[in-house]
Amino acid sequence: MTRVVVDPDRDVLIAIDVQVDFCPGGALAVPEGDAVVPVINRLGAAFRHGILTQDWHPAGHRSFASSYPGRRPYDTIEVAYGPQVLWPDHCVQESAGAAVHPGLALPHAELVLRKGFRAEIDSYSAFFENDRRTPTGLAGYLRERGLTRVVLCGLALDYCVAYSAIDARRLGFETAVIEDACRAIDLAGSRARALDDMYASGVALARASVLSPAG
Ligand code: VGL
Ligand code: ZN
Repeated sequence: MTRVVVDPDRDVLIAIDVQVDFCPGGALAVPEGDAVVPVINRLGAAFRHGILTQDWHPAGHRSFASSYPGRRPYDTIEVAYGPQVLWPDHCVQESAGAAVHPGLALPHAELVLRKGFRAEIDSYSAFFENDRRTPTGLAGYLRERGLTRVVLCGLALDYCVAYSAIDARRLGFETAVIEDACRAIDLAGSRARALDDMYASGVALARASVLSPAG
């Protein structure tokens, strides 16, 4: 298999939402979510630059089913920016479930980016909120620092990872997703759809074993 050599200067590993609430026992548990932790820890060692994201919602966030009387988690509703899946309350700011998984070891991560902090709008992508227009500032950060290749991993493959990867391509970054360092929620075929959409956007889908540290 073709090996991909990490360029320490321009590559950045972005671990998306590896948080307690997205792991087994958490409020919005992704099946096998915690299985990504050792894979990401190993990957991290191959990168000089790392970034973590945290889903970081105020209580009463509009993506929570509990904000709508009569609605249940995993219902979909129409909001101003299109369809919105309603989720169980999760990743509430400063709650234990919002913490980064305690086993994640990326000591050299340079930025922790929080998203989804506006009550009215969800933010799956690390680059734009769900209106697809309100930036988080991450693209500017990467550009100012000369980080041109984005390697994504984490949770969930079919929501925050896929949205981030597709936006990264849209913004002109070379983008790879390490599939075995991700797990999916898989709501009504969302995993297969996300893989198709990423592929169509020019996202490279790879496995952790193809990455080699530089030199
Ligand atoms: C996510 C659903 C709701 C994710 C975040 O991190 O993929 N999914 N909030
Ligand atoms: Zn969320």
